[in-house]
Amino acid sequence: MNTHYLTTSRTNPQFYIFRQTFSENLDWQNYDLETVQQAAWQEFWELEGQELVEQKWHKRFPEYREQIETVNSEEQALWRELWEKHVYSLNAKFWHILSCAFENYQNDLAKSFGQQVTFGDVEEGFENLNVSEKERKKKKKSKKLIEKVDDTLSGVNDFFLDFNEEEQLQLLGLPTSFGSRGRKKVEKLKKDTDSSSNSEEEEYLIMENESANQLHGVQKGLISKKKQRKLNKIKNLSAKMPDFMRDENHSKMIKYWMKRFSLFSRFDQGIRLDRESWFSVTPEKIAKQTSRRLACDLIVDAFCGCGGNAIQFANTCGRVIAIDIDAEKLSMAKHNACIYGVSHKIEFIHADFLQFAASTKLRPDMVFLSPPWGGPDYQKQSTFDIERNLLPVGATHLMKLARHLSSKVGFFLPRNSNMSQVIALSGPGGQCEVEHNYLDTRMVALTAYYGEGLVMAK
Ligand code: MGP
Ligand code: SAH
Repeated sequence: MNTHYLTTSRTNPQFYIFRQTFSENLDWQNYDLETVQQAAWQEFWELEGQELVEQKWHKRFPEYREQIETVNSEEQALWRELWEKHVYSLNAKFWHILSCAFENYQNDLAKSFGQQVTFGDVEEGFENLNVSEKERKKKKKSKKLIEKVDDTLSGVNDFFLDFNEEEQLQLLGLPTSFGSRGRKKVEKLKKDTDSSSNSEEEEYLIMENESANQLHGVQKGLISKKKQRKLNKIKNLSAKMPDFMRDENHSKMIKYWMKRFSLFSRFDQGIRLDRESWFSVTPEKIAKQTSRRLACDLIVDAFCGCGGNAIQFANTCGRVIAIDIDAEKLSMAKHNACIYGVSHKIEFIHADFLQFAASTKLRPDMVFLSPPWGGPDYQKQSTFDIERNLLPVGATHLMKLARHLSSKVGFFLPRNSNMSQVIALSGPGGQCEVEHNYLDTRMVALTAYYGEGLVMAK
C-alpha cells in the first residue's frame, strides 16, 4: 500500500492534474516526470492557486481593502511583508499536498502498467533522517496499522502526519525549501488559512478513524461505547440526507453525502441525484477541466446521467447533446442544468447510446464517454479491465461507436484502469493523452483523450 493521504477535504478539495501523452511503443518509465510535476503545479496555480491565495487573504484580513487606501508608506510596507508571508505559506501548503499527490501518481501509474512499487523507497528514507530507534519502531508500527486500516476501509492514511513537514518532503525525496516549519505551526497555519474544513467534515473524519480503530481491536474495552458514539454521529450527519440514502448501507452513503459540494458547488440550491448518480457523477472541478479540454461547437455527452459533465460542457461548448438511457436521470439532469442556468444550451435525448450512435446522422466535433463501471465495486479489482468490465459494452466497442460520430473522443475511466488497454484504444501508431485527476492527494479517476488536435503533440 503506497498511498499517502496527507490531507483530505471532502467539501473543498484542491484539484491537481498530472498529464502525459502515451503511445504503445514509448517506455513510460523514461518519461520526464519532473516536467509533469512542474506542469501540474503551474496549471494548479493558474486554475486555482492564485485565486485561493487572494480569497484566503481577504478572509483573513477583511479590513485590508479599506485600510490600504489610507495607510502611510510605513504601514504599506508592513502590509506588503504580511502579504509575502501569506503567499509563501500557502505556496508551501499547496506544494506539499501536490508533492504527495505526485508521489501517489507515480505509484498509481506503475500499478496501472502492472508493476508494484512498495513502501521500500520511503522506508529507506528513514536512514537519512535523524530519527531515534524508538521513534522509528513507533512509526513503523503506526504505518503497519494504517496499511491494514487502509486495505479495509480506504480511509485516511495519516502515516505521514507522524512526521513534520520537512521530514515528509525528505521521505518523498522532494525539495525541502518550503518545508522548515514544525507541525504545530503547520496546524496553526491550516487553522488560520483553511476555512473549508468545517465541523461536519471533522466529525466525519474522526468517525472514519474511530471505525478503523474498532476494526483492529484498538482500545478493546471501549468498543461498545464507541460504537454507540459512532451510531449517534452517523445519525447527526445523515439527518439532512434524502430518505433513499438512509437505507441498509447508511454509513457507505455518508461518504458521498460529505462530498456533495465537491460534486456540485450549488448543491444547496436544490441539486437532484438518484442513488446511482451519487456514485457516478463527475466532481465539478474535474468536469470543468474536461469541458475546457473538449471546448467546441457541438459535443455529444453519451452517458450524461444527472448532468455533472453536461452542465460544464454547456459553459464551454456552443451546444450539448446529452444522452441517457434512464428517463428519470435525464429529468434530474435538466433540473440541475436549470440551477446552473445552462439548460437552454443542452438538448436532452432519452436513448440507448449504442443505438443512437449506429443510426444518427449527427456529426459532432467531440464525443465524451463516461459509461457505468459497475458501481463502487470497481475498486475491488487491483487493475480494472476496461474491455471486460465497462457497461454496456467493452471500451474498444464503445470507442468504435464514438469514432463513427467524431474522431475526437474524451473517455472518463476508473483510476485503476489497465493503462495498456487505455493506450491501445488510440490504435496502431496512435497516441492518447491521459489526465490523472487528483482531489487533494486522492486520485479520483482518469480522463483519456484521443484524436488529432486533442492530444498534445509530444
Ligand atoms: P469512488 O471511487 O466511488 O469514490 O468514485 P471515492 O471517494 O474516490 O472513493 P474512496 O473509496 O477512495 O473514498 C470516484 C469517482 O469516480 C466518482 O466521484 C465518480 O466521478 C466516478 N465514478 C464512480 N463510479 C462508480 C462511476 C461509474 O460507474 N461511472 C462513471 N462514469 N463514473 C464513476
Ligand atoms: N457523467 C455523468 C455520470 C454518468 S454515469 C455525470 O457526471 O453526471 C453513467 C450513465 O450512463 C448512467 O446515468 C446510466 O443511466 C447511463 N447509461 C447506461 N447505459 C446506457 C446506454 N446504453 N446509453 C446511454 N446511457 C446509458
